[in-house]
Amino acid sequence: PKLKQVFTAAAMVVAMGATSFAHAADTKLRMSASASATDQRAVAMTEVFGPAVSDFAEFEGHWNSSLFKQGTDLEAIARGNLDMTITSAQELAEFIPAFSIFSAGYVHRDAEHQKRVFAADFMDDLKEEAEELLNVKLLSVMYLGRRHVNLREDFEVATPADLKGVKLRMPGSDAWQFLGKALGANPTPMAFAEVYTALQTGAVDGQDNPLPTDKDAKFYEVTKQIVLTGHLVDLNYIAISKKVWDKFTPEQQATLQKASDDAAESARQKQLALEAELVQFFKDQGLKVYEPNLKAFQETVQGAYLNSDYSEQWPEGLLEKINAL
Ligand code: KDO
Repeated sequence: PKLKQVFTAAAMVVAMGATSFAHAADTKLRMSASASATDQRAVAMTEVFGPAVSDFAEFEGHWNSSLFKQGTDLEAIARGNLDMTITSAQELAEFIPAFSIFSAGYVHRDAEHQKRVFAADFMDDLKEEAEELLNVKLLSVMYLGRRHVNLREDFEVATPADLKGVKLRMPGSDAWQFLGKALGANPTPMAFAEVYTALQTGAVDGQDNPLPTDKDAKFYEVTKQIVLTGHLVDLNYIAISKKVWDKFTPEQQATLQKASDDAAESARQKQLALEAELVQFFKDQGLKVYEPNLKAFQETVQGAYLNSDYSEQWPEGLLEKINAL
């Protein structure tokens, strides 16, 4: 009978454990993203989003692509293996080509323009497609910043022609490679986590990212110049599994939405402030930081998109609507 008791107790513990785990698992929101823990987007998710939803959900952030490799988070959500991520238009474009419009150089003008675009009616179809095709609900737009070309060698870059033959690391998807080519460089795909070493060893000649990222990832330690091309006012989206979202009550959904918007706003303000102060920081580190011939970059890059298959995949009139906002 003792043995029976032990077994019964063990079974009860297992059962209780199972219930409480099941409960915790229901309400745990696991986010995986390629952002580092000190990146303002991660900071905002941890400090703003997490506490705002803590009454009914436990936010758990996994940074530096520690759960899923960069570029595979959307599939993880689609398969039901992940609850949340910080995704990009370039990643979405792999499944929904129309998103490539936001990967095109010199389309978004600034952080506020991104917000207006994300809230516009014409985004509804795109958001719906992400939900239906990928089980991904886009909650808010996050501002990553203006991407600039950052190089190991110190030579003058005035126009795209000066980037000829430059092996420029771009993130690993077709939309990014196209942008690298449009800039006049020789793009090479690589995950973010490998970029520092690649710059250090000379496996690549340069990379492109916003100034706050260059600082956070310490790229200034292994490069000599930043050319302020501003070729992409880059964004990310806070994304949640639609299936997970549907399990919450309408009140909880409203709280989640507000928490996401507040986190995005907090990160946006911090990124903007950093962008404004970092030019001096990099100069102090001994880097050259200067503006190239922006007109030449803009015309070349825009021309490359308009003469490509990309623009053919963009819904009719969408570019005009974005420009008009
Ligand atoms: C990058 O790989 O260069 C990039 O900037 C692309 C963005 O979409 C974003 O994923 C970001 O990396 C990571 O979050 C690292 O900051």
